[in-house]
Amino acid sequence: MLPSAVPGGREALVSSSLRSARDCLAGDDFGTAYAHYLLVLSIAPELQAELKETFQFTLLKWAEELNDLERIQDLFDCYEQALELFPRDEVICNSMGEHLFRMGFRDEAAGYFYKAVKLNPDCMDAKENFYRVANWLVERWHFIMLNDTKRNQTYQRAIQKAVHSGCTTVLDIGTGTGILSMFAKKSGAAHVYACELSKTMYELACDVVAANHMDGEIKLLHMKSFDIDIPKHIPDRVSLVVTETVDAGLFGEGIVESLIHAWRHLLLQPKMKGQDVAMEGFGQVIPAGAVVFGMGVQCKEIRRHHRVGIRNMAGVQLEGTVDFQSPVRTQLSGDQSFEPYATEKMSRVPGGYTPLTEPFQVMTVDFNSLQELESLATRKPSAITVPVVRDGELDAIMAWFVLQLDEEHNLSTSPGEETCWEQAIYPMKGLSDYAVKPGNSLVMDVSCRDCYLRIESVAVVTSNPYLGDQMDSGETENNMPLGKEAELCNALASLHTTERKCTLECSEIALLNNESYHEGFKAAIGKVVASLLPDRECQGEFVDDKLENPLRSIMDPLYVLDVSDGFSILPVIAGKLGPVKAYSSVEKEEHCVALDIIAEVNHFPKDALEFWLSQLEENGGVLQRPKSDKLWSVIILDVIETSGLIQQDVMEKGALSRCLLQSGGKIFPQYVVMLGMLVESQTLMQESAVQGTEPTMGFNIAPFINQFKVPIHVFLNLSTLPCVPLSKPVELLRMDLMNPYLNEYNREVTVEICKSGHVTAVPFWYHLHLDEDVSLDTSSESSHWKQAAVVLDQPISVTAGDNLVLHVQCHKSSVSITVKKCCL
Ligand code: 44T
Repeated sequence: MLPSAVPGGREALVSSSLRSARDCLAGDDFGTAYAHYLLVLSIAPELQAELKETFQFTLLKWAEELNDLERIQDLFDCYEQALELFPRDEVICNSMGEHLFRMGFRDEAAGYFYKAVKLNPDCMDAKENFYRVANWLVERWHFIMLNDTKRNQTYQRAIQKAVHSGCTTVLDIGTGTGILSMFAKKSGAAHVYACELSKTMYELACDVVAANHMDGEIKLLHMKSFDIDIPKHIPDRVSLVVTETVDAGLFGEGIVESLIHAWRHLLLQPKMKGQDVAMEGFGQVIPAGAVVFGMGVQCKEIRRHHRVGIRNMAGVQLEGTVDFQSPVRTQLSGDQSFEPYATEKMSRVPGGYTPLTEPFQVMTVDFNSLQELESLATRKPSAITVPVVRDGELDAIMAWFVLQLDEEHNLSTSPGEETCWEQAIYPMKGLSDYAVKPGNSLVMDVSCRDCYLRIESVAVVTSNPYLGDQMDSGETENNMPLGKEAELCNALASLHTTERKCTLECSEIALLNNESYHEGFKAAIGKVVASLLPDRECQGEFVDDKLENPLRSIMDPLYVLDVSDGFSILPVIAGKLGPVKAYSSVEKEEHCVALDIIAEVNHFPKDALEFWLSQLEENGGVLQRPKSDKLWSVIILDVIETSGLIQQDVMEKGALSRCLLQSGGKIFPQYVVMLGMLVESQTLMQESAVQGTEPTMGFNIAPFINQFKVPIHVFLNLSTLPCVPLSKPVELLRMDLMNPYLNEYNREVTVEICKSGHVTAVPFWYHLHLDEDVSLDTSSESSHWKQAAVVLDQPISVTAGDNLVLHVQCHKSSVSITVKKCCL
């Protein structure tokens, strides 16, 4: 570096470096330009303001190049240098986030997007990025829990009681926003410690505690409770541990393990039975214990998301091909670890559910007994038998619990309760018959292994007066001690389960169960194929037999590309419609194998189904010609995500696709209509932001956690959302993929109010028009898509007959909607 004592030299170096930087930039040599700018700015910081934009541009360009060259370390080094020079630059922060995100560092990326938005709340790009990742930084259930007044009040009362009875030192495990610690402090605890493993939540808790004038009185630790050391982090053992580290299946957040550790290392000795209530010296936990309940249910929504029930889909035989499995597994198979349950708010499950058994007790747990916690974590599964009380199809066992904070304060997560909680769902699988009736019993094994409440080996026992008890057991891979009959059943079952297994996401299973979706595509692709074939070619189902129909070998095939995300059998459907060469873009090995098997069972010639991505290795970009001299007849694009949002970059993909279509070829869908309506929904408000200080017992938490609110709520079930419609559905946006010049990305829609109330949200969904005749509704009962909603910052009070103006904007496939009262 230049000695600053030589100003003349410095100026000369600055100007010559600047000149070089500009020359390099003009010659697209971004790497060298970047190096020169870096030098200039480090020796002449006074030029920062002037050079800022050019420097940003150069950095972004150079970073792109480094990325393409896979020089990842260099790339991040550049950003670090740049951020040293411009630590408060939102463009650099945002761009750093984008690179991190692309490389799969979601949490780190989210941190940079958040910083960028904080630095400049008007930076649209950073905002959109932030909204996409905010859910990972602060999970949405925080809003729901903080708005649950009953839960907050019950915890506060239990904590107050414990502190008043002599627990003066408190440790809050998994403090989140710090609310339980503040309850403890306010109750008069002398020393309060709190730990939180999420960095974002820890920082949030620091802000919250300070805003409530308790900094200095609550010691916050950014760590897992297991890493707390006495006396390094806290001076001594505490008399009270408070925690709400429980999930829908009670144990999923590791409460058993954290409390075993806490009893061994962080808590005072527990109070022995018979001992007097002493003022001090004993350890205690809130919650004191829990009772877990279960119930067998029939539920179509669970069924269609966890079991492929269809044998033949739009002419494609699925039976005898692949054994599709739900990602929720009761058994540990191989080294893959699957979640043993799904979660669902059963009071809002579309189509509802029917209880097939009475609620039954699954287990109890005493959080105040180290011995019991240890035994729970290690003991063998225990068997439960439950009578069936109603006819129906057994789709799942659902579980919930009552958290006993102390002798008098309980919180229940039962589906019948007014609660923010979801229930744990154990979908049934592999039974030869799911129909159950009174007289049958369900037998299952329950345990708490690897931090999870497990309900496994569920079997239906049928009492037969001649044969005695017979058992239909869903699980075939187990080695459960269920007795001779069960073993025999398992052995028999495994004989006819030589099928290949293939795990699909729940939404992929729901898609595979959706007949109208596949029939719609079949009809629409069929039309294109028919229109592109010379007249004499086949009408209707195409029979591919080279001897009878030498067409395929003589003729050029039509090329069909399916770029759906995830598993899709559309290429197989397309391949049956004529002399078609179908390309699937599935990526997972398991999915490719599954499609190959389906193609084979459906008598596909070997080369009629190809995997597009495996062809692309050398070429990079996904959308290309099928062959250098060929174009596509059909390109199927995934336009809407399961979450209910428009896929990112869909218009760009559409534009590329159009260039790759043969004349008469089609993109599916051809156009998409986004519909929406105005509603009043207290529920949506509560799930999106903390509503003032009332639900949080007067503590000031809302403004802090609400920094993480997002304007669009995703993965909604609109059919069961508690809300009052205040308008009819209206068309909000039309995106034409075949004729993009028809699109308006910025429009105003006037909506008439048909009922007085307060507009709080605009739920929206889509009609995907494959062609003029065939359309798919993403809000239909059989849809694998969920819906989304814009939630307003402030409710708008309206009267029937009013007109509201919706300003609908689409920027890079992300839609924003603002609502204003029409002041005519
Ligand atoms: N979700 C409920 C589960 N933690 C509640 O980092 C109910 C989900 C839910 N910190 C819909 C509705 C609902 N040491 O911030 C988290 C977590 C932290 C720890 C330090 C530890 N050993 C742990 C363990 C966890 O505790 C916080 C709360 S966990 C509770 C999760 C409304 N979907």
